[in-house]
Amino acid sequence: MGNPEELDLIFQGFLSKYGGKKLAIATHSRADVDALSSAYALSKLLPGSIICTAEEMGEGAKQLAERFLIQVQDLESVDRSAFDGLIVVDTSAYTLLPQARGWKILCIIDHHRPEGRDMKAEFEIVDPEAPSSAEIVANLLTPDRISQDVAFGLAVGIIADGARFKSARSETFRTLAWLMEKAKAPYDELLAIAEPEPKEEAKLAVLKAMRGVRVQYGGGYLIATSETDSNESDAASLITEAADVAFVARWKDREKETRISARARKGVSIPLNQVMGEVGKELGGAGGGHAKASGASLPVHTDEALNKCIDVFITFTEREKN
Ligand SMILES: [Mn+2]
Repeated sequence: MGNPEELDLIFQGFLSKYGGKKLAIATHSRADVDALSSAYALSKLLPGSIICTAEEMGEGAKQLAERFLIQVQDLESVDRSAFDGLIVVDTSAYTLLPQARGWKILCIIDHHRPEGRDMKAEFEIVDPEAPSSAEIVANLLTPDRISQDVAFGLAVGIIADGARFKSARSETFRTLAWLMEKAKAPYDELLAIAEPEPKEEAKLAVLKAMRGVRVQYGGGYLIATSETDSNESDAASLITEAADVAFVARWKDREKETRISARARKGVSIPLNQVMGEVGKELGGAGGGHAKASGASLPVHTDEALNKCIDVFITFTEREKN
């Protein structure tokens, strides 16, 4: 998978079989701009389709929806029997969209790694090498099938999901270049939605995490831990600008669990998704994600959760040495 001609063939196959059907296009819950812009682009190609998500959308996605008057429905409240099936974009795991259970999934378009993938579709367009779903969708649709608005959205999606082009490839820049020309929008205007100004509450939560950072040396890495009340993933990302690995905890009182966000710098060879998977297993919670960015939900207090993260991480470094 990942070969552009192959992906294009699958997409053409999907369009010729289901292009005229009544379709719902769903993103993962808490849609981000990558997910929403991809769904928006597909909805323009598929007349009569609707866009669905679950839970509140992210700030950038909200701004994009407002700008282009994109109607988004709650997947849970949609009557499945009125549709021929579902297209899922930017995920292929039911944990990230439990509301898709019971739907007939006709097509998946995604760029995530295969671990945790449990959705199946007749047409699967999956390219784990793509830094964003927007890049996949832009290239499936090609310039002549993309309007100015859609180009704007997809350009924002590419900028937002690529962690400032850390995982970009030459196609990423080529695709972004033609999208920007088509969107007739300057980079700063796209960036403003891709990286929306955080709310003051979010800034304070990140600063709280920074103030509480504890650092230790383990397995040859500088490991930082901290706690905050929200935005733990933003905090963990910022802390790894300096530390090699960061685990940031947030206690969720209603759920009586600790949410951990884990981040690692590029040079760290231990896959954090495996570390967090193991932490989840040992503490009776769940964990996973990407190698450099992952998380866990754990039914224990923050101290115990953070200590377990450090222990498991160090165990992985020792295992690697042997
Ligand atoms: Mn994405």
